[in-house]
Amino acid sequence: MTEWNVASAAQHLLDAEAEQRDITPITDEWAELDVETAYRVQDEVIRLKQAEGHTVTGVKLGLTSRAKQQRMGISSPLTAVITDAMVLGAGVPVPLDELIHPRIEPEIVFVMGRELKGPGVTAAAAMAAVETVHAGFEVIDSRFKDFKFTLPDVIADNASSARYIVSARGFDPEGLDLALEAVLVRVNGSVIDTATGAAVQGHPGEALALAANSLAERGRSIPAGALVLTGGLTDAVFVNPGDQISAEFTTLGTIVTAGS
Ligand code: 0L1
Ligand code: MG
Repeated sequence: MTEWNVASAAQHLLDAEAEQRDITPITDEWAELDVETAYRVQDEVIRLKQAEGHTVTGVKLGLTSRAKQQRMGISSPLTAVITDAMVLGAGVPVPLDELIHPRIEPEIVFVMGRELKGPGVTAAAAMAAVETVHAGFEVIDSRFKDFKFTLPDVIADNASSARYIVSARGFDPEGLDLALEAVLVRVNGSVIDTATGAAVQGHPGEALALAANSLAERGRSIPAGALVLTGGLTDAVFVNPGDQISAEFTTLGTIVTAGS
């Protein structure tokens, strides 16, 4: 029987990831795991990844759209940490043999031009700190069986982070209407979902402000140069072997990937 604490929960999650093995929710056995403690578990997961040589590249938001919140039955957005080991380069397929049950979702991604520090950050102030805006895909791979978890479980699991793709071309945020930026997701040529940037908290800048303000509660900021994945615009779709998946954005361009 596991003696649950921050260290054992973090190691349990890392073992599941390394062994591509799904696990039952930690809260099934550690009912006292609350949101605050779950962020400490997330911190420990990232600390152990850094000890293995991974470098933090930025921040992600999870559960920022109603589509995702409704599917997961959780109405609160959360933040997590992304690293260089999660990057999928252009043309590199989603490595199904390294993952448990990956799903993919289109996202609007920011590269920060300067540090953003809460509390009290507004969407306008957040957008003023953005250097470039990119099209992105996030591959999520919950370590929990059937993607079933509570809010503390998914926070501890670094918001199901697994891989991400960011388009090389970035756009100046001035002149973009990100609430109206549309995306069309195709799997094997068929359109399976569409959304606009408004799906993410009304505007991706609101999601960025939310990230800055919630990180400030833990004494953190978003540094210059960081990437920010603002959250899935549509629900996430499972990636199957041989699938060809694309996200076509109206202004930000098209990203194409495949299931390996
Ligand atoms: O990026 C996300 O929205 C993932 C948050 C965790 C929920 C999930 O695994 O779908
Ligand atoms: Mg996401």
